[in-house]
Amino acid sequence: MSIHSKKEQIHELQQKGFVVVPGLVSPERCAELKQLAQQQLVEAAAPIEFEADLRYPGAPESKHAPGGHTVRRLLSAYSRSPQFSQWATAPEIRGWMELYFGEEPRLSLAHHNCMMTKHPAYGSLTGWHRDVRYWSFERDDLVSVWLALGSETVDNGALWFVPGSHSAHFTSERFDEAKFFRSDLPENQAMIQTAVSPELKTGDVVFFHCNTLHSAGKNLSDDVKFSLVYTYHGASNVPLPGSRSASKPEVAF
Ligand SMILES: O=C(O)CCC(=O)C(=O)O
Repeated sequence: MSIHSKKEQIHELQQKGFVVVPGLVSPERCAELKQLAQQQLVEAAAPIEFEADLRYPGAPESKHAPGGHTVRRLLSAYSRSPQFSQWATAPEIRGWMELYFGEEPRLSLAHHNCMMTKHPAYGSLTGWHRDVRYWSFERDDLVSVWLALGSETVDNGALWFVPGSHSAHFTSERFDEAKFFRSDLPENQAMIQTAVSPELKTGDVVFFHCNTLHSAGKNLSDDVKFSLVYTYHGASNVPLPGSRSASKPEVAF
């Protein structure tokens, strides 16, 4: 990635709240990461977040219901394998983040830091939200990196984004108690109607801001969708003491 293309991508992220970088990761590396994730899924290697833990629409009622052990996230991806941590701290990510934040980047182990697995049966949809809703840092300026390990389309539950929503100011009434952006309000609907779902191929990466409104549908295909997701911030933007964001160490790289 040249400095020129990085600057263009960062400009797009700043304008729209997200940017897709096609083919950032090789098919071979993606295949290896996916194979590791498939193995860990079969082994149900802890720590895991189950669909039944969150119970978003489409998820099983409980762990004892049919599909109750459907995995939503293989948590703590950074500690799961050297291949996962190498991608998290890859030189191309470091260079990108350093240019975006204008200072040394930090990887947060408290947020995302997971392999998202969206299953055809019992995989839930995720309503409109900003990731920062449960995050606590000095500034709401963090960027997540979503690596597609297979194709991601509307049919298998790809992400939807509202362009420009990262810089919109909303009153708290625009969100429900769980801090989802209320889709029953006409003023919210007007924004949601402008959403786009960029189609991703294996090795494509989406960088998105922690304030960008996004959602994702169910997986209507026959295959599990795998995406490796990490979140970064600038070194000076520290997590607030005592918060969940401060509960795990930051990684300097
Ligand atoms: O894949 C999904 O269902 C959405 C994931 C998401 O938006 C998130 O984890 O913040």
